[in-house]
Amino acid sequence: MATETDHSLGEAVAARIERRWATLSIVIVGVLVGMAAYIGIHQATMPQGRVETADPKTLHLSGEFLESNLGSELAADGSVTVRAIGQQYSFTPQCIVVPAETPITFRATSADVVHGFLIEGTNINTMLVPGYITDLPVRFKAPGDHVMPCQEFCGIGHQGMWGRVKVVDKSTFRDMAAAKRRLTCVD
Ligand SMILES: [Cu+2]
Repeated sequence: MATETDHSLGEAVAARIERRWATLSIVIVGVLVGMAAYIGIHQATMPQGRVETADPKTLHLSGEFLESNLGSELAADGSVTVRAIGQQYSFTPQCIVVPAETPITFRATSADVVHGFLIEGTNINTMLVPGYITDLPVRFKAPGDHVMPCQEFCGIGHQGMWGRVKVVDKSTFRDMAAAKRRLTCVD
């Protein structure tokens, strides 16, 4: 039979455990707040990493994202730069062609609102933000076809915003690049 002492002992144990858990949760909240404050202050006081901007209103008039400059470009060192634009509700180019086993840099931006840039079957998943240039180094292991849906809700036609990426072998790409300055696989 439980005595008066057993009862008060149990209460004391429960109170101790409760205090311990309460302290732990306060410490966790404190650590998280501290991390957020540190990152915020750090970002505000340190020079930013490379941030490149592009005015969405003049993309089609001048600069790197002129329509004639979009698509894949083979550089003298064998690397490839792909320039693309996302807009409601398509990508330009709609079909991107790149070589396998080659260092590739995607440079893209948005002409209107935030769009998603995701290549199915790879870990490529970023965003196209109006006003900013997304610069992403990638490499494809093997030839193949991938779909490239916009994964960020961007308006009423969002579900129809799909692009394609065609990865071809290196020599095929080199032959294509010999014939044309900017490559796409848009039919
Ligand atoms: Cu979109």
